Parts: sequence; C-alpha cells; structure tokens
Amino acid sequence: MHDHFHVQSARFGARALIAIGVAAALIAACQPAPATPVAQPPSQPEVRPTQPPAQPQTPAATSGIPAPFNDPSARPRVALVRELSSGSFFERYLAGAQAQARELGIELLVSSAEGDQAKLVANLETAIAQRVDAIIIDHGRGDVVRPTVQKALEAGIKVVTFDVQINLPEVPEIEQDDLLIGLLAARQLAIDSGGAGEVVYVNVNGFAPLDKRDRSWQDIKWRYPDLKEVARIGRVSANTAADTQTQFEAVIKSNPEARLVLAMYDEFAKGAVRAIEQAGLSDKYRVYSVDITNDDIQMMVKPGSPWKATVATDSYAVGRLSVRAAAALIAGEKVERYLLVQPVVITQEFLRANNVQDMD
Ligand code: SR1
Repeated sequence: MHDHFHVQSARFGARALIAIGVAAALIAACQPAPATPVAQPPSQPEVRPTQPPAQPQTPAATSGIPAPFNDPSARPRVALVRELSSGSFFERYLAGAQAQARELGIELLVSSAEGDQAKLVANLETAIAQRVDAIIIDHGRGDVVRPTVQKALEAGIKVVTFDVQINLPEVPEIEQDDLLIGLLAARQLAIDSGGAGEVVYVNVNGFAPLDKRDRSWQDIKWRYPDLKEVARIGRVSANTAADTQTQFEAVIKSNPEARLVLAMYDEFAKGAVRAIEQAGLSDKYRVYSVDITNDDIQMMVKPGSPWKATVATDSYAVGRLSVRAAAALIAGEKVERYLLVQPVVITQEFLRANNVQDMD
C-alpha cells in the first residue's frame, strides 16, 4: 500500500519522501539524503529557494490526492508557531517551510514569539481559535507549551514540533539529531587539537537542541580530560551574534591562553569569529560550530578565517520536512514519532577545496 504522504526517518538520516498523486517531479525533488555523516556538505535534495513555486494541482490532475488537499477552493491551513525568527538559520528554515507549503497548496500562517514563552502560548491559542488543520511548533519549551498542545489535539488539530521535546505520542518531533551534532562538533575540536587545550564554550541552557548538544560536550570532556573549559558564554536574543561578540571580547582579555572555541549555534560562532578577527587574533584561534548558512560559509572560507568546521543539516530542508509532516498528519497518514535529520561535519578545508561559496 502506497501512502500519499510518506514521511520517514532513520537514526542516521531524515528520509522524507512525499508522494502526492501524479506529482512525480515533487517526489524526485525529495529523495532521501545519503547516510554517511563524515566531512560531506549537507545534501541538497530539495528544490532551491530561487525556483518558482509549483502551482497547486488542478482537480483533473490530482486523482488519488487525499481529500483535504483535493479542493482548490478550501486549502488546508497550517500554523507555523515559532519561538524565534532572527538569524540566518531561522530565515532559511522559514523559506523552506513556505516553499513546501506553496507546492502542496497549503496556507501557512506564521507567527513568532521572539523568545517570549507567554507570547508563544498566546500564538498557539490563536491558531486553535483559527481552527487550523495543523500546527507546527518551531522551538519553545515543552513544559510550557504542552497543555496548549493537548488542547489543540482535543480540538482535532494535528501537531508536529521542531526542536521541542513535547513527549506526547501523537505529536511527531523533528530534530537534527542534536546529541549527534554535539558529539560530532566537540569530537572534531578534540581530535584536531590532540585532545588538549583551553576551550571557550559558547552555549546556553533552556533550548532543547542546545541542551542535547551540551550533553555530548560533557561526554567529550570526560573522554579528553586535557580539554579544559575555561569560560562559558552565550546569550540568545534578537541580536545573538552581536551579544556574543561583546561577551567574547571580554573573554579574550580574561582568558588570553584559550585557543579553542566550541559554539553550539552559528549565531554564537559568528559573534566569536567577529571578536577574534577584530582583535587581530585569527591565526591564534580555532572555532568549531553548529549550523550552516550562506553567511556562515562566507565567513568560513574567508582567507585567514579561524572558523575551522561546523556540523549541520540544511535548515531549508528541515523547514520543508516540517510542512510535509504536518501535511501527512492532515491526510491521516502515519508519521513516525521521531524524525531525525542527518547532520554532517563540514570543514573549512572541504569548503575551500571544493570552492563552495554558498548553500546552492
Ligand atoms: C536557540 S536554538 C538554536 C538552534 O536551533 C536549531 O536547532 C539550530 O540548529 C540552532 O543551532
């Protein structure tokens, strides 16, 4: 039996396929990523943001399409309720979600709480009142949003999360396999440094992906006891990179022997790298990070850049997967509870050797 919407994942890779009627081109655009997470660029199985959006199918061309998607006069409505929206990772995620929604004929209603948990809950309440077909919750604290998610489920609204540990069996959780991300980033730093050195750790608690990455860093410190975390900084705000840059400038003075930086979010890495560059210390530091976007690539390949490696998926593909998962739930199809997108290590050396300039 062939599902119309097929959203799949594996421990080492998000394999997200969607099969919708006769839309073979769309199926071809969504083939699974390869499963080897070593020094490869993120796979690009998705349609690029610059491509024109596909038109919703006409009824004549859509025999076999699930009923909620088969009425051009009543498009399914999905609320994308976000905790955060600033920064190139989140912008790229939104572009992916919007592109996938256009291709599936979904009306996507987007809100952002800009870090305010009360506003996040209020935005969820609004989505319930709007009687949307599904809600995607993009970041946010699980304990805070869980009661409202239960309310949505009771109202018959499907829910899927990205980077929220909701712990409800009927709510699929998408993530970038953050325990693995943390392990790969910290291990790259450990191996490159011969397992020794003073490390500035840039991370904060209270965000599910960052908490998971932190668990892996604790393991790596246990494994390589000569790696010394001498400072921990970081702040998630509307200006995360700028705030981190200010904090890092102080660390350069307070910890002049530190040479290694582990930044568990690309906005943290941008701030650290800018502080290092402005201090004229690029040849002294080695920065390891998480995430990749056009901005990040440009900073990594710049001559003399201290940004040596990052571990990432493509947030454009994650945004697309979020909408596909919501679509599958609306269509009444089975979606796995945990959808893990495959991260890979991307080194500065790899980007330069392959003349990689951007995400395309
Ligand atoms: C504030 S949380 C930032 C992280 O969320 C996503 O998981 C991205 O990878 C980013 O690093």
